[in-house]
Amino acid sequence: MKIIRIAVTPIAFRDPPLLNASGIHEPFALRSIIEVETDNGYIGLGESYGDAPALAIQQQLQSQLIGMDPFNLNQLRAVVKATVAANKPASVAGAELAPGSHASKAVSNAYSAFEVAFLDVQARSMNLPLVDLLGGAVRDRVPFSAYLFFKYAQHADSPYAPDSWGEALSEAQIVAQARRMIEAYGFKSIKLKAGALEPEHEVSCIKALKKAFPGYPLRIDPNGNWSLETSIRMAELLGDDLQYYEDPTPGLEGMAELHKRTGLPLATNMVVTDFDEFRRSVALNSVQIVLADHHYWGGLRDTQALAKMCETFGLGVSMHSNSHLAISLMAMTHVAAAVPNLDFACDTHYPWQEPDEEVIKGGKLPIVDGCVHLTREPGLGLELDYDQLGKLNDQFLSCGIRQRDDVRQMQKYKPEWKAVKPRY
Ligand code: GKR
Ligand code: MG
Repeated sequence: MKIIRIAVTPIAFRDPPLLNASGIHEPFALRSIIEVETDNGYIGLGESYGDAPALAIQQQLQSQLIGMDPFNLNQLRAVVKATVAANKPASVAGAELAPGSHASKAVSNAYSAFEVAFLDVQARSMNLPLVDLLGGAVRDRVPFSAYLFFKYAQHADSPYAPDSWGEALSEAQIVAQARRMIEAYGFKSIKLKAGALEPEHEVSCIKALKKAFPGYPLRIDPNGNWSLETSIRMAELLGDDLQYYEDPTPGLEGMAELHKRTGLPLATNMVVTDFDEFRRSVALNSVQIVLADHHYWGGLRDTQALAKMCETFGLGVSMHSNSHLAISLMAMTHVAAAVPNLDFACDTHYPWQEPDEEVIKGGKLPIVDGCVHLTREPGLGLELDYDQLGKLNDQFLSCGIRQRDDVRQMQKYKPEWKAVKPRY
């Protein structure tokens, strides 16, 4: 089997005005959609970062992968490494909220973008679901959590009609957002993106969620925007409210000290983002749960390797997300289904994406009882809707955004806004 065509199509889809530690989401999120076509008529799909540096590497790789055997993942990795070495990407400010955009992740994220499509093609050619190439499914449905955000009602300059979720700044509004998300998708656990408003207020919102949803595991994620002192103070207020405390304070040392002082289980997608940081984290006992993400951990198989390392060192494992569509969600689901020690419901931004902006046939994937279900369809089980792909590519071309910048976007609301970490 030989690869005869590769397509990398950048897309942009509407993204709500969600608040975070850096600022606020821009009106459009960027992704790339990868197609890998073989001489015997199979097409494998991948989804990855659509920011300019990531896209440039994916596009450079396009022609170099023609003629390759999609089973040869070692060759894919070697070609990716050589291409990145020859075209060193520049570092991007504020990349910690989109770890895949960081220059140090260029190899792992470009490799992952194509590895998923290669594995999809391999599985299709054998008429097997992709998860079977990862050792088989240990579960046929993967749990995700309700991912809540503080948000404004609409974007600055109103680029399009406001989303249907409305403003969420108060406790009551956050509880209403959770209720709607849980009613629609059946989620059984709740994550609150924090680091955006006063810490005491964010903790009050956790208390309100605890009261409204008794027994639901709760998590708060300030994205390293709280100092060590603030994180300790908030930990005292939170008591045993949390399932885990996600990235409250920056740095491996800061997290280690926080764990020592509070004993709380700490999770991260910020201080352990590669195997070197993993090693240092184990030495310091910085975190107890690693949130994997195949997009920057080097693909589905390296995510399994990470899960194995977590098992070896007695750490929990779950999954991080950025704004994404169905191909990413399905790849996350297949790998999560093949990780025996997946201990917690995974994150997903998927409910925040609009139903008319999916690129696969059949529209948005269902999330039922908080889970994405695996099917026995070959590969990822997804087909592209080319009209939708074209529409979202046109939107990419016209939206004017080429690199995520939540700080610059916040300056449209608050001109004095600066990137400060930790802010509180
Ligand atoms: O979408 O604003 C966001 C999140 O803050 C995202 O950028 C983070 O990478 O979801 C992520 C997280 O768990 O830190
Ligand atoms: Mg996080």
